[in-house]
Amino acid sequence: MTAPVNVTVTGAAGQIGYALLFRIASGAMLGPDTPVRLRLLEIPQAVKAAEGTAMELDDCAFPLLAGVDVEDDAARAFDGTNVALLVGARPRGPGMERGDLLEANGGIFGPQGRAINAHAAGDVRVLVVGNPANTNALIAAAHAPDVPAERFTAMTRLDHNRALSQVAHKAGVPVSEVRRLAIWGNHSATQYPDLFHAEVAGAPAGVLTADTAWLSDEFVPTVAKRGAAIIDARGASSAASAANAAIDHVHDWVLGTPEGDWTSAGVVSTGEYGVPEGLVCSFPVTSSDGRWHVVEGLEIDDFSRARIDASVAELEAERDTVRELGLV
Ligand code: NAX
Repeated sequence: MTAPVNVTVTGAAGQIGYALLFRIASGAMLGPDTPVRLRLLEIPQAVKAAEGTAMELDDCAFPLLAGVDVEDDAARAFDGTNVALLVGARPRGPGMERGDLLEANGGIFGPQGRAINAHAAGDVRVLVVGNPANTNALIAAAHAPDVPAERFTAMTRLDHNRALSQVAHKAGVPVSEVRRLAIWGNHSATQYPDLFHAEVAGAPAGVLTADTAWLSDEFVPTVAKRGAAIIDARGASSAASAANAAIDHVHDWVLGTPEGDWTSAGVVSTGEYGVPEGLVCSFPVTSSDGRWHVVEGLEIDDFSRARIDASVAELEAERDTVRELGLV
C-alpha cells in the first residue's frame, strides 16, 4: 500500500468538519487506494469536541485511515501536511464591520499560512473554506512565501454545484447532463454564475440564456443567495453540502477534471480576463497533473462582463483593506 497522505483540517469540531472528516477517511476525497492520516486543528476550547470526533472516526474502522491526531498548535497540525483544508474561521459577529471581520480572520490565516510555510510538505495544497474565503486565502498565501502561490485556493465549488442543480431543475435534466458552468469572482453575494458557455444535454444552453429575466432575476440571485436561504430553512448554515464541495475540489485538484468539462475554483489570478494579478478569484478551471488551469479564450459579453467586474471590484476592495491593515 502507498504511504498515507497527511490531511490537516482546521475547525475540525465545527459543523462542516463533522460532515467532512468521515468522507475524507472513507476515501471519497483522494480515492479508494490512498490511505490518509488526519490532523485535526482546533482552538483549545474545542479540542475536547474534536477528540470526540476522533473517537468516532476510530469507531468507523475505515481501512484507509492511518491515524488521527488532534492538535491546538498550528506547527504540529501542519507538520508534513500534503493537503490542508482551512475551514475554521471567525464568523461575523453583531456590529462587526467588514474591516473588523477581515482583521479578525487575518489573525487566524496569517499565522496558519506561516505555519504551512515552515512545516508543510513540499507538495502542500491548500483549500480555504472559512469565510471570507478568497481574501483569507490571499492572506495565508502572503504568509507562505516559500510555497508557490498557485497552491493556495478558495472554495467556490459549492456555488458551482448549486448552479449545476438550478440549471438541471430548470431544464428538467439530470445534473450529469449540465456541463461547463462557471462561477466568477468572490465567494459572496457578488459572485457571478455564468451560463453563457454551458451545455445542457450536449447542446449550448442558449435557450436558458435567452431568457434574460430568468437569468438575472432568478438564476443569478438564487445561486448567490442560496447560503442565506439554507440558513433560513435549516436554522444553520450549509454544512454537508459545503463539506461535499470541499471533497469535490480537492478530488479534482489531485485526480483531474473530466475531459471536455470544467469546474470552478478560487485561484490566484495571473491576469486572466483582466482580473488583477494576485487576487484569489473564482474562474472556470480544469485540472491536470495536479494543477489548476484557468480556461482561457472564452468570449465574455457585456452582461457577464459587468457582473464579473463588480465581483472583482469587491475582491480588490477586500485586498486594499487587508493591505491597509498590514495583513498582506
Ligand atoms: P462552525 O462555527 O460550526 O465551526 C468552525 C470551527 O472552527 C469551530 O469549531 C471553531 O472552534 C473553529 N476555529 C475557529 N478558529 C479557529 C482556529 N484559529 N484554528 C482552528 N479552528 C478554529 O462553522 P462551519 O459551519 O463549520 O463553517 C466554517 C466556515 O466555513 C465558516 O467561515 C463559514 O462561513 C464557511 N463556509 C464557507 C463556504 C464556502 O463555500 N466557501 C460555504 C459554507 C460555509 O458557510
